[in-house]
Parts: sequence; structure tokens; C-alpha cells
Amino acid sequence: MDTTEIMVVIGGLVSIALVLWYFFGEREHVAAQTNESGVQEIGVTVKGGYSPDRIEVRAGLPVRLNFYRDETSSCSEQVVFGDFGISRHLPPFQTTAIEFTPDRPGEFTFTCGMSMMRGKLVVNPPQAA
Ligand SMILES: [Cu+2]
Repeated sequence: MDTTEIMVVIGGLVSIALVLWYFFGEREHVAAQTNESGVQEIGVTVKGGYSPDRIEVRAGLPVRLNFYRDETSSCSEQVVFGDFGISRHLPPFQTTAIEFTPDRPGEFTFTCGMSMMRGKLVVNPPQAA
């Protein structure tokens, strides 16, 4: 193989890896990670939707959702967690942390101000001691 062929093969492998990561990578990371302070933390990118749009946490532990709004579209300027009485303005190109402690298991939808963009917070029962 000459250098050009090797480059083509490497390019192909990188593309495949990116496709796999795009389709499967994010879903593996939807569970919020518990940090040293015991806060379940996860970043959410806001751009025409929420990514990830399905976030798993546990009940009874504080949650910090770091919403990064990567657009100026007015659709996404507000995020609403109706079940938790939370409504927040998200300034563009900034990270806005939303903190609360889900006290009960269940599936809770969060939306933009007009309920067009949707995501789901899946609250699992507290971990057995
Ligand atoms: Cu909207």
C-alpha cells in the first residue's frame, strides 16, 4: 500500500468510529455521574433539542443538570421541569446549572417554554443500601 491508500483506510476507520460513537456513544452516557460531593451531574447540550434527551438519575440524591445552550433560537431560551416547579432562562452560549433533588421515582418530561423541545428525566428508585 502506498501512503494515499493508507490515508484512505485510516480515514474510513475514523468515519466508522465517528458513526458508531454518534449512534451508540451518547446512549451509554445518559446516566448522570455522581461526583465527589454526592451530586449527580450531567451536561446537556441545547441545540434544536436536548442532547442527551433521556437522562437517568436516582431519587433522593441531588441532581445538577448543566444546560449548555448552543444557539440563539428563541425556542430554547427557557427550560421547564413542570413536575418540579422549575422554569429557567438559558442564556445563549452559556452553561446554566439547574439543581434539585428528585424525591420520587418516575419519568418526568422537561420541555422548552413552548413544549416543542422535549427531554425526559428518568428517576430510578434509590439505591438499596
Ligand atoms: Cu420552544
